[in-house]
Order: sequence, then C-alpha cells, then structure tokens
Amino acid sequence: MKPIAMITGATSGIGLACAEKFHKAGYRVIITGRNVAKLNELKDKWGEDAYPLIFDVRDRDIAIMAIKSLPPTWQEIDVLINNAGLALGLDPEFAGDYTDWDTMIDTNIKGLLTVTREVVPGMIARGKGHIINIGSVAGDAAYANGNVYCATKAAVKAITDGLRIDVAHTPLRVTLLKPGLVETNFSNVRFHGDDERADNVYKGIKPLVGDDIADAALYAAQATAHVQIAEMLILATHQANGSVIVRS
Ligand code: NDP
Ligand code: 8X3
Repeated sequence: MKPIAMITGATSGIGLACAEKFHKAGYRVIITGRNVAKLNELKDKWGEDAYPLIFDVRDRDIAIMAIKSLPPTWQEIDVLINNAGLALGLDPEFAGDYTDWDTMIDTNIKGLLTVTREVVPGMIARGKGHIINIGSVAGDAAYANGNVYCATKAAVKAITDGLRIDVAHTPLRVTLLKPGLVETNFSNVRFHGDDERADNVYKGIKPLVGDDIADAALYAAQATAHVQIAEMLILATHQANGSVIVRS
C-alpha cells in the first residue's frame, strides 16, 4: 500500500508543490483547503491517489469533523504537512488591523494546532509518522512591520519544538521548514489583492518557488528512519535573513 501524505493548504503555492511532489514520489495525498474547484481539479488529475478534504483550518469543529470523516483506507497518515497559513498586512504594530491579526493567529497557530491534535494520536498509536510544519525565516526574528505575522511563525517554531520533545519517546519525527521569500500567492494575499505591491516583493531577486520547499519536505520525509531533520532554513541566494535582501 502506498504511504499517505496529508497537506493542508494544498490548493496553492508551497502546499500545492508539496502535494505534486509527494504524489509524484508515490504517496497517496490527502489534499485539504477551502478552494473546492482546485481540490476537485487535483482529484480529477490524480484519481484514486488523491482524497480532497474541504475545511477551513480556523473552524475547529468542522476541521475535526472532516479529519474524523476520513475513510479507513485514508486514515493511516504517514506524513502531515502543516502548511496552510498566511500573512495579512505589513504595517507598524501600533497601526495594525485587528481582523488581520485574528485571522493570522487563528490560521497559522490555532489551525495548525487543531490539525496536529487530530492527526498525531493515530501516528503514535501506529508507531509511525512524520510531521512537517511550515514555519518561516520570519519566525527567527521580527522584521520591520512584520510584527504579528513574525510572532505567529515564532509560535510555529515553539509548537514544533514542543511536539518534537513530546514524541521523542516514539518513532515519530518532527521537522520545521523555514522558507524565506517564495514566490506564491502569499504577497497577493498579504496585500489584499494589490498585485503591483505583491510583484514588487520579488523584484530584483530570484526568489524561491514552491517546488524548492517541496524538495526539502520530501528530503526530510525520505531520510532514513533514524535521521530526524529537525529544522531547515531555506533562503534565496541573495537573502541573508528576514531583513537583509540584496536586490539588483
Ligand atoms: P499561498 O497563498 O500560495 O498558499 C496558502 C495556502 O494556505 C492556500 O492553499 C490557502 O488556501 C491555504 N489557506 C490559507 N488560509 C487557510 C485556511 N483558513 N484554511 C485552509 N487553508 C487555508 O501561500 P504560500 O504557499 O506561500 O504559503 C504557504 C505557507 O508557507 C504559509 O504557512 C506561509 O506562511 C508559509 N511561508 C510562505 C513564504 C513565502 O514567501 N511565500 C515564506 C515562508 C513561509 P486558500 O486558497 O483557500 O486561501
Ligand atoms: C514568508 C517570508 O520574509 O515574507 O514567511 O515573511 S517573509
């Protein structure tokens, strides 16, 4: 039987690239998200090897129900990629938008925790599993106007480290991937659909693409069983950290 990878936010960017990469590597993929049309398109493409689960990670009851609704043949998840997340706004902390803050906290922190809480017990019971959380260079140190988004990714780092400690007595492995600039829909979402502002984020630098992060996820998942890739910081060549980006 093929192994199963579950990827949250599989409809775009890094999550979509992970779904494609793991599917190509021989995994069956549970693809989750809110974009029903995109999930159905992937299901049509991958047939029996894909199982779409439609839920918003912020809606805890629905998320729990969706995960519990997995048919027996899809319950034994080998790899969980907690990817669904977003930034909203880039403003000084004293001028931030309350709704944007709540959405980031509810998605990046609370949503990730819900999915983890639902999936990991089965992994522990089976004595097998790998959790890969998508953090960010933004979680290493705050950058100007990044405040709350950076805080959510610092929380992802702490939550990932905590889980690694809590499952250290089991065969489970826990990985944190911390990408820098990756050209996806991320900046269009951050700037509420302002495409010009979003495009400027990637001007004068060759950014990473989703596939670069999917490569790292697959590398961690395929490492031999006694090797736990605990953390990877993945940056474009001309990015040094969250604040230093050298543009031509
Ligand atoms: P995209 O906007 O391209 O993809 C984000 C994905 O998350 C989409 O599938 C989106 O679905 C999903 N998502 C967002 N909110 C929810 C929600 N409430 N419930 C379910 N799914 C949701 O951005 P990226 O691929 O770049 O982002 C993926 C992750 O990578 C995020 O956690 C982000 O913080 C992180 N990251 C991104 C970096 C970058 O530079 N791009 C760098 C470092 C980390 P929908 O289409 O329904 O909104
Ligand atoms: C996304 C990367 O640097 O825009 O987490 O915050 S950054």
